[in-house]
Amino acid sequence: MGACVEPTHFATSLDLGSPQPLLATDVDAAMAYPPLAPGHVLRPAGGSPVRLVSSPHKAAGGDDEHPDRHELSGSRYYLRHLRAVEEPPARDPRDEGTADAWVERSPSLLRLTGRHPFNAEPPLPLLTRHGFVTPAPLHYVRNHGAVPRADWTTWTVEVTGLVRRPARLAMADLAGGFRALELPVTLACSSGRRKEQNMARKTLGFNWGPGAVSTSVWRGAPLRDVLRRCGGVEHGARYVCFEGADDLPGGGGGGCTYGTSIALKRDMDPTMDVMLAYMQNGGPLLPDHGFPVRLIVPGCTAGRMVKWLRRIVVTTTESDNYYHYRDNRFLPSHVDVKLADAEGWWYKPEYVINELNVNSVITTPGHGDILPINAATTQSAYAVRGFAYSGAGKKVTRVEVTLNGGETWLLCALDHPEKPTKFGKYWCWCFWSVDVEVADLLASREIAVRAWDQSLNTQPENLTWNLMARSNTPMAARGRPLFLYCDALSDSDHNHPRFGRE
Ligand SMILES: Nc1nc2c(c(=O)[nH]1)N[C@H]1C(S)=C(S)[C@@H](COP(=O)(O)O)O[C@H]1N2
Ligand SMILES: [Mo]
Repeated sequence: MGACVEPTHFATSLDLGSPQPLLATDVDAAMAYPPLAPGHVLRPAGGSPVRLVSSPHKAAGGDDEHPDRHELSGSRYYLRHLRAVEEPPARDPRDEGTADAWVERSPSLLRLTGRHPFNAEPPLPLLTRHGFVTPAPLHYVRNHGAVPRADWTTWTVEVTGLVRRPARLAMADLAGGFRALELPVTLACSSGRRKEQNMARKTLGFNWGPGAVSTSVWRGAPLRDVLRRCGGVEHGARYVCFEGADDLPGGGGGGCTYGTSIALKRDMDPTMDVMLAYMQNGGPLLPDHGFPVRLIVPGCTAGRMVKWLRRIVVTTTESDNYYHYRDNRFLPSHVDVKLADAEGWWYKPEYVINELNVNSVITTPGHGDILPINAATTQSAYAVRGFAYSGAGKKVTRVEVTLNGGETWLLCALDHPEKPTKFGKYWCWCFWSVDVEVADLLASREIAVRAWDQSLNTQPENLTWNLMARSNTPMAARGRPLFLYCDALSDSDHNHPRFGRE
């Protein structure tokens, strides 16, 4: 547990200048949350006040299990990130008249499902610009319903089922009473890149682009420690079920929360870093990301990471929640809705998505990027760039780009800003780049990328259509940049450009 999160890692990729001292005005302006004096009252964006009863930074009990854990300096990232976001989160007229009217959101996020509920991804150039840690207001959002209004001081998480001493934990207990884990984790929705599937044949889901991926530094109490504090689990326990505070239709009239389950084995495994997170990038969670507390399950699809966490139930069987079965399933291509319902495909355990599969995205060239072509640029190189990630803590070990439909592959340089955890896990995305000759780009029809992970898993050449359009990770293709032909470098030539794709 406890990946090293050294501030320098972020500083280099974010390049936001030197950290600012924490001033009282900063705190008010940014609504920052720990580290501040106990008793200080804070007001997170759109939420209720947060009162720190004790410093959550000091772990209860020895931390000798985690000698290599590095402390992040609390709200520093939060403040820096808020400053870094071009358009800070604010109430949005587009949410007027919905149950989310009070939620402050970045206007830069691309809304994918009309007015409500809120499902949005950051534009790729913005996501890329911020590098390794995504500012929380730009983190993609997947909400099945309205954001529950939460109050830090009255919120509780109930722990029940097959635990010896069922308990109800207040936020002060979670944040102050447990050893804290703090580490960067990339969240990815398994619906990412679904648009490509819908273009092939309509699926049940709405169009996600490639931006349903973001990284935050999450801080929380290890679930394992919480269960141990409840006296440990009883004989026969095999799953831990999680329930949010959402009020959802659940396929019918309503009264359903968002819920799912994780195998107890993963929850109790110290190498897996499963935590109840109450801080994101040094501040409170934003309402859209689960304020005041959510589950973080590194290496798994983000659909397992229940937000606005209310209840934890240790059981002998998987969650029976509607969303556990109807969401995050990768069904075989021949299965349509009728067949899935008639033959119970939703309940077949083989098709559940837990760990993420390897994936990569091209960020440069971006859509509509223009490359001037002239005597000088045809002699020079053009950097194709992007990000890649895998699941289960596996390192991305290779990324390759082809300009000729897979006949030959160019090996990319990799940048892993994250240090592996002390158990060797990689929970985050990495960045890749490769210089291609502009002449080769001119001769190509398409740029495509594939990543490999340490188990030598790679991305398939073609997409596998599936009803929910899940886990869509074929090699990612992208058109070339728009070429702007300029015969010479003079200004007058620039005034008479010729665009072309061929
Ligand atoms: N309570 C609750 N938890 C939830 C969801 C939800 O709608 N309600 N959506 C899930 C899905 S499908 C994803 S991909 C992630 C998205 O997390 P984010 O919105 O913080 O990016 O939250 C998961 N947890
Ligand atoms: Mo998701």
